[in-house]
This record gives sequence, structure tokens and C-alpha cells, in this order.
Amino acid sequence: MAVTYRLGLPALASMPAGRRPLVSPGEVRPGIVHLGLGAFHRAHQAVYTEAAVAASGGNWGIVGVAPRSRDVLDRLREQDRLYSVLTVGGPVDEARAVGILAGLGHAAGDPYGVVAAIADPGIRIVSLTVTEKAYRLDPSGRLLLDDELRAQLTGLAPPTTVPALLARAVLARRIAGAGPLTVLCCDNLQGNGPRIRGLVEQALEVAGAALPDDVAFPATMVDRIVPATSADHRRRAALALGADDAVPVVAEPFTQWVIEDRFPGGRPDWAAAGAVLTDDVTPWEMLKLRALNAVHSATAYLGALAGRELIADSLEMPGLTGVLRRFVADEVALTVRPPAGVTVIGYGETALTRFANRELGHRNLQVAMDGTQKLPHRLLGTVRDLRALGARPCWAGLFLAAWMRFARGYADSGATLPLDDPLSGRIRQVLDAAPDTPDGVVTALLTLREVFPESLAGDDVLRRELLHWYTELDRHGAEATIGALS
Ligand code: CS2
Repeated sequence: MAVTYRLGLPALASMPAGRRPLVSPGEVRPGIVHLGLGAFHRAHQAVYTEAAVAASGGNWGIVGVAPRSRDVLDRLREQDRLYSVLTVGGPVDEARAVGILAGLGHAAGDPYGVVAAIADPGIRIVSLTVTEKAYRLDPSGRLLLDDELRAQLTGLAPPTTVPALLARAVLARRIAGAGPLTVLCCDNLQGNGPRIRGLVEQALEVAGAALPDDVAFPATMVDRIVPATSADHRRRAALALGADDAVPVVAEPFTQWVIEDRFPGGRPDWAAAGAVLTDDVTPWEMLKLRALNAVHSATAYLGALAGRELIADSLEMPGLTGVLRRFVADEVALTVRPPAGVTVIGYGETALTRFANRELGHRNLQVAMDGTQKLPHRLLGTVRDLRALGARPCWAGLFLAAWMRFARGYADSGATLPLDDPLSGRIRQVLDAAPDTPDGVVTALLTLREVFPESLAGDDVLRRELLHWYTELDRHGAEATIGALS
């Protein structure tokens, strides 16, 4: 089929209803400012919000703010703020245009404009998907203050970072009398609601102010696999949509959102769109981080070491799914109380099936990035809880050892592996100063207090597991180490 149209308002008229947005683009007034206009938000919260407004109405259009890159903003402007979601892995490709974006902003280029947008009384929610590192928190929730952030918080520099944007926006709203606000963190952080509340409190303290009473920070658990869009996905999106989209996002059919229902300024009717509103997100959040994200990371590190490209390729390593299942059954299930009606093992099985979706083209290296920021939330809680029970973190130890091998920057073949991590400089520094032996590497990386708290770094049982598995991986490589376990 020849694709003649570029996605935009004029193209909508010729699209079948099932591919058109659920709301009339541009007609829903803004109620949400979202920081982090990446693929995940566009395939998750934006889709739920559009469906909620279509079902129940409300001024809940989204002002999408890109933190750094302008590319996606320029493309979206050219397309009248429309983009499409391509769902792959079902019987056929499905694509639909989304029209809930009611405005666009750029944090790096116009931070004061973003603050002003949040201070508008029409805005009642600020949501975020900015990835773990952008919050500038250590694993214990302490704000990592440097000169740049201090200058931003005290008004000496433009507020381009997330803590400064949030703090200045909260202050601007108070001055404007803009009314109650909900700050909704949609990143994979343990206790994401209270954590961001702590962040804003600390940031405001540096700015010499206190947190107003009418700002809430509900916790959420977000879930949908949304990899980077490839050229092939873009081609397939155009075919399924019948219009060429420069910025489609690709996602799996599965989607889930569990939200703590605490919104002092109101919220879209997300339940009408399939989200679960509850008074306690913790069991969902723990289950997801520990039985899904930890397994994802383990798959990525072991697969990357073995020279495999995609998550789906890694899962084909003989023995790997068996090891991942044993981790979920023997270690995660021991430390997690699942939500009512859900079993940890059943949940883990679903995750494995989803990871095997090859159409997603999800690359190991995408999941492997930012390990120092992700592992404390995904894996170290399980290790800590196992140790508190007097249990041995066997499989968790294997996965951490795989990250340690990965952090050296080489696959088992000797090929270079890029270390995309905000702490890559620190990692290089401690590794360069240590012998390249199992003991040298494990000891060096355990000194990273930004990742391993003293209580874990000094734990002999964990250290023994790490040394054992690191030595196995070093001697035999990931493929053979895992193969021998089946
Ligand atoms: C992944 C997540 O990149 C990663 O680290 O584990 O983005 C994962 O795909 C999502 O959390 C699934 O909801």
C-alpha cells in the first residue's frame, strides 16, 4: 500500500475511525504538564488519559515537556502534535493516532516557560517519566546537591533540572494561588510517591521554603514494554496507520497502571481507561520491580555478555528461563507479598512471555543502561530482605555478578560493551585502580556507596555469592555458566 499522507490534522479525515484519535485534537484544554516526552509516556499515560477523556470528559489535555532534545518537539509540531502508537506482537500490527497532547514545552531551552505552564491554575497534575537518574537522589532518597543544582534552587541559574523545575513550579503556584497540585511520578522507583515528596521537600528547603499542604504525591506502578522505535517500526507504523509518522512509538499489547488515588485537584477518569485506582500501590510496585524489572535487567546483562542483541535472543540461551524462574520462585516469592488474587510465580511467567515478544526488537543494551540507578530498586531490596531472613542471595548474586562483568565494558568474546551509566566515570575509576581479577572487580565495585549501602557491601554471604558467580562467568562465559545450570 502506498503511503501518501504525513500524519497531521489534514490526514485524519482519510483515516478509518479505528486509527483516529479518541478525542478531537486541540479541543481538550490542558490539565496536566508532563515532564519527559519519551516513548514510554506516549505509549502509556497519554493513551490512558486520552481514553479517560473520551469516556468521561474533563480538561485533561497534556502539555508534553521534553527535558533536553528538541527533535521530538519539532516533529510533533510539524504533525499538529499528533503521533501514533504501533502495537506489535499480536496477530497483526495495530496503529492508532493519539491526540491528547494540548501543548509542548522544552525544559532545557525554556525552563521559565515550563515553570509558568505548571503555575497555570488550569493545571492540576504534573507527571513525570524522566528515568531514575534525573531525580538526582541517592538510593536512600537523599538529594544529590552539586553547585549547579544549588544555583538552580536558589534562583541563580535557570531551573533546567527536575528537582529545580518542581521546586520552582510549586513556589510559583503558591504565589499565583493556582490551587492544589498532584505530582505523579511514573518512573520505576521504589516508593516513587514518597520518594518524590522527599525530593521536593529537600529542594524547597535549599530554596528556603516549605512544602505547601495542598501538594500530593501519590505512588504509581506503570507497566508497558516500550522499546526504542526502529526504522522498521516506523515503516510498519506507516503501513498500519495509512499515514507517515516521523515519531511513532512501538509497544507490546500488554499495559497496566495502578495508581494511588490521592489527587487534591482532581484527575482524569483513568479507571474508565482500564487503570486500577487503589489506596495502596506498594504490593504492585514491589512485585513489578522485583519479579519483572529485575528479571529484565538480569536477562539484559547475561545476554549482552553472551553477545546476544535482543532481550528475546537472550531468553533463548539454554537454561536462562529456568534460572529466571528459580530466582522468582526461590528469592522474589520469599520477599514479596503480592496483591490479592495474584501469585508471584504466575506474574513472573507472564513477564517472561512478554519479554519473548521478538517484534518489539528490544535491545539488551537499552535495558542494561543506567544499571547503577536501576539495580538498587530492582534487585538490592530482594538481597537485603533475603539476608534479613538469613537466606542466601544465590540467583540475585548471579545477576549482580553479571552486572559487574558488564560494567568492565567487555562481552565474553572480548568485544567492547558500551557502559551507558551516569556513574560510568566512578566505575572506571574504581576498576582502573583494582586488579582485573574476580576479587579485585567485586571488591572495587562494592565500594560504590552510591549503589551498595555499607550493610550490603560488608555482608560476607553476599560477597561470597558474588565471588563465586563472577569467577564462573569469568572462566566459562555467560552462555556456558547458564547452560550448566539447566
Ligand atoms: C526495562 C523497563 O529498560 C528497562 O530497564 O526494564 O523499561 C521495562 O520495559 C518497563 O518497566 C516495563 O514496564
